[in-house]
Amino acid sequence: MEPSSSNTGFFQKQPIIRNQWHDDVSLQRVAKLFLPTSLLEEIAPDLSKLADEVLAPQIFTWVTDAERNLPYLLGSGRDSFGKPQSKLIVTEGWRKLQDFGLAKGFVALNYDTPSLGAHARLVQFLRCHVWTGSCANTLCPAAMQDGAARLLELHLTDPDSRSRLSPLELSVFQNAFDHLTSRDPSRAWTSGQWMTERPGGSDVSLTETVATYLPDPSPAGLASPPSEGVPLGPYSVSGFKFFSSATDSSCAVLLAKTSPSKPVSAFFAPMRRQNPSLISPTGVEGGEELNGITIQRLKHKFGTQSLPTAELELKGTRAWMIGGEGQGIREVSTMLNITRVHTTASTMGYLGRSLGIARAFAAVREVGAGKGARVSLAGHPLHMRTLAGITEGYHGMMLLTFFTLKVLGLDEKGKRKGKGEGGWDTVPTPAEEMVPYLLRVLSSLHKSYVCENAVPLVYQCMESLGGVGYMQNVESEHLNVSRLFRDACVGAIWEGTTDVLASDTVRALKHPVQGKNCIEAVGWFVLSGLDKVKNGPVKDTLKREWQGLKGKIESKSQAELLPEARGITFRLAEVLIAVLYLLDAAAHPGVEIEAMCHRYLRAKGFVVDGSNEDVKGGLELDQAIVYGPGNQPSKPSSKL
Ligand code: UCC
Repeated sequence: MEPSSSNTGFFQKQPIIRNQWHDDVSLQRVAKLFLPTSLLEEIAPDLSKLADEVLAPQIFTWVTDAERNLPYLLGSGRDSFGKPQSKLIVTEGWRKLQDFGLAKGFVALNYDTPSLGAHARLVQFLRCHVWTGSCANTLCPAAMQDGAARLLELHLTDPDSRSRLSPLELSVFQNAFDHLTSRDPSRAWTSGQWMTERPGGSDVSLTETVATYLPDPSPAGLASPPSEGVPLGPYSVSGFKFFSSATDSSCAVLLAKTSPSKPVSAFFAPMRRQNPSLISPTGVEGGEELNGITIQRLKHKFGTQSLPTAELELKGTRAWMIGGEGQGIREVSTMLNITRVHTTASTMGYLGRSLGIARAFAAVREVGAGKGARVSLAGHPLHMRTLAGITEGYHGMMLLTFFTLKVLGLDEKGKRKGKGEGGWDTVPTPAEEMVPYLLRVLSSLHKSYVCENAVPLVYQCMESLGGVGYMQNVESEHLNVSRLFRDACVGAIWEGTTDVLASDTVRALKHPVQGKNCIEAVGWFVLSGLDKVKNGPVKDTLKREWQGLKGKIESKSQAELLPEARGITFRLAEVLIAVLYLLDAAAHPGVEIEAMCHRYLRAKGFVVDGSNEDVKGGLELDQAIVYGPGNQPSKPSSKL
């Protein structure tokens, strides 16, 4: 027998990461369920190409660079003579990934492709889904770019808001909107979102940042780039922001108080301005500097390490007010509702990629099967049962996420229906007047549920690779599931924690004016969804479950419901997922989806079938769930 050495003996065969568009059965199913067939056929070639491009070796080289060479503050924030300077350095990998994302229009698509109408969000997030696992967190600034674009779009298009803006404000907002929705990386802007301060994360009522109306003395300063001649805003903002993600953005939406007695207001600030009195190192007069912003320090985080997150001191930052004075929560909610959707969709993207890695590993890894027999993990009954369980949970959350995206698309572009209507109503489409109420509930509920419940599943994918899964794997970046796990963990924390969002879901359902409409909208979806599926006892169970939740919400006060907010939100999410699972299984039937649906309903207690088996079905069914029908990489082992 030859002893092994560092270069001889067993070496694991390389796991092959497949094109996620073709390999991810759940992604294919949600696309088929939510999009009209003709539109899906039209976009599929581009999605397939994109899913190849995001797995290119160059992309992973940039990811490794962005993760390994972390952003830093040149000279710890000082020049050679000790004078403060805030020079943030990000690596080439980060910049290239950012440029790739901007050029691919991961945000722009929602704004520059009117023919997609209400389907735009669905198409946008199918694309984001395959990008997430390769983007090294560049989708974070993209999320805020999207939120800022949407907020400005509303002000630029809503007749009432428009009428309140001066011609100058209109041109400033239009200019920013054009940059935020550009696909040209040399022009495109990402945005920051500065809310959090030291007194509170989710609670912005104690904001200590102060905005003073102080129109700039003549001549008004210019924002960068000077060629556009855009003046700086009339407000001077000073304060301290404790968490600023994506400090390399070109602009920010921020909250500040105009008076101690008024709630917060929202502001738009360019990140940089022109300063004629600056002297360059070669003596040239005039130049660009941060707009009254000092980077105090960069944060050290558990995950999202490539992302430059900073503490910022604002001193005389020039800004424009967005919306009315004291209306900051209302304004920033528009942005938050977009960044929350991005957070959830990214979490699903991390889980989807992690499952892809787990499938690839299982296809090539063999383990002992007793008495000298060997079996591939893809032929191992317990391993396949575990991956089938993750797949079942993943698909349920994908359904909820894409349902939320459908409603978001309707809210934004309801009157502009996209082409290819056939199949659009397979999942019931709410009436126009119901959409805002359904969205109000879903936008908190989906993040609260998905971001919390997906993390253990990403962890299980990491675990399924054994010790290799726990490694950083920068030498095989495409397999780096531990990076995906670290990055996925933030989803349940930023943009409002699980508890904050569960409380907000209950707040929406108990709202003194709109609460009844919110409850009615959710009830409408549960009942009309169930109407579309075949009769069965589970329909009555789900109706009863909904009635029980509704009764509880209606009969108790918001304060009484608060300690139960997580339970209520999660159960409501599970009812919605159950309805969506039934709709999916009915629309595109198959042994695998029916089994997944049944297992889901049983696991959540919606079906009690009296059997003492955990799930029905054997290895072949589990393999078909994991790899998709007909795609099983290995025949079941006869030795087990
Ligand atoms: O900025 C951050 C880091 C950026 C990282 C970006 C990553 C993007 C994802 C990347 C993916 C890869 S993290 C910032 C984290 N902070 C938050 O998320 C804030 C969490 N806090 C909340 O959600 C709070 O509920 C607030 C701030 C929205 C509201 O606070 P308050 O103090 O409770 O406000 P009020 O005054 O009680 O509520 C004002 C009104 C209420 O309506 P009325 O007055 O009619 O009763 C609420 O129902 O605002 C309403 N409201 C909403 N309306 C509250 N939330 C919403 C909402 N989401 N939509 C509509």
